[in-house]
Amino acid sequence: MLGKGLSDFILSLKPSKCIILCHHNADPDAIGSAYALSYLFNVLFPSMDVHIVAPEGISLLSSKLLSRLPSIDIYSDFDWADLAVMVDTCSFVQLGSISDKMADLDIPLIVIDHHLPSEEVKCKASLLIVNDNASSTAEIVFSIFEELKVDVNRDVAFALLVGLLYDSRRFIFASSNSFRMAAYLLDCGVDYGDVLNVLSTQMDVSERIARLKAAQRLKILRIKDWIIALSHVSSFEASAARALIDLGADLALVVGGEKELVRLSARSTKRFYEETGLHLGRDLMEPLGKLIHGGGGGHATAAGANGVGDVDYVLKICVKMLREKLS
Ligand SMILES: [Mn+2]
Repeated sequence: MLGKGLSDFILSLKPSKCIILCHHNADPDAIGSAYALSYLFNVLFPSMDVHIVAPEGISLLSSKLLSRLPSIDIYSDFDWADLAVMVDTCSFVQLGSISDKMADLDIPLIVIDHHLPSEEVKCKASLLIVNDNASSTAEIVFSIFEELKVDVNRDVAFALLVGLLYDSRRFIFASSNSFRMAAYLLDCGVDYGDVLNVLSTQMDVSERIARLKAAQRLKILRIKDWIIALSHVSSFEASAARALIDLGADLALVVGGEKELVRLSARSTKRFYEETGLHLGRDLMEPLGKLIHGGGGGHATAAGANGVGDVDYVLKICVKMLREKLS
C-alpha cells in the first residue's frame, strides 16, 4: 500500500509547496521519476506547488529526455518548501551543493528509491518508499500510479519507460514486473524506437577516430589461451581499450599520451579476471606505475597507470610483467 500511504500522508500535511529532489548529475531514472511524480501530484493535489530540484544539474541523457517532454522548469536550489520528496537518492551527500541544507532542514521528507537509504536519511525521513528489488525508481513510481489508479498519459509513460530502460540497462536487471510495466507503458502509445533513441549517444568524432586508430595499430599477442591486444593512441586510451575488448580481446593494453609522459589503460573481460585471478589495478598497473616513475591502480578489470617512457618501452615492461604473472 505504498501509494495509499503516500497520498494519505500528503493529504494530512496539506502542504503548499513541494520540492522533488534529484541526485547530482541527475540521470534519466531520477528525472523521469521526478517528472512523473510532479504530474501525479498535480493531479492529486492541484493546489500544491511542485518544483523539481536537481542541485548539481542533470545528465546529458536527461536533457535529451526533457527535450521530448512538455517544457518543465528544473531548479538548482530552493528557498522555501513545506514538503520534500527525494527520488532515486539514498543519501544527502548525493544532493551536492544543498546536502547540508537538506540534512538540517526541518520539513517532512519522503524518500522514493530503489537503493537502501543511508542511516542519516532513514532517521530524517517521515515516509520511506523503498524497494531494492525494483529495477529502477521509475518502476516504484509506476506502481504508485497503478495503486492510486491515476492514468498515465503518453508523456509520463515515455518518461517512466526511459527511466526503466536506463536503470535496468535495457532489461539486464529486470523482473517480470519490469516487463509488465514496459508493456503497459508501450500500450499508452509510447514509441519504443523513440525511447531507445533518447538513450543512444553518439560518441565524439575524436573519440571514434582514436578507437579506430587503436584498432589500426593493433598488435595481437597470445599468452596461454588468452588474446592480448596492444596499441597506442594520443588520447582516449581508456575508450580505445574498451573498444578492443569489444572486438574480442581478453585483455587490452592501450598507451596514450605524447612523447615521454605516457598513460597506460588496461581493460580485461570478467572471464579473464575470474580464471586468472589477475587484478589489473593491484597486480599490474600499481607495480607498473612504480616502475615507470609514476603511479597506477584501479579495479580488477579496469585500471590505469601513468609515468615516464615511450610507447614501446612501457608496453614491453607491461607485457614482461604480464607473462610472469600468468605463468
Ligand atoms: Mn535509479
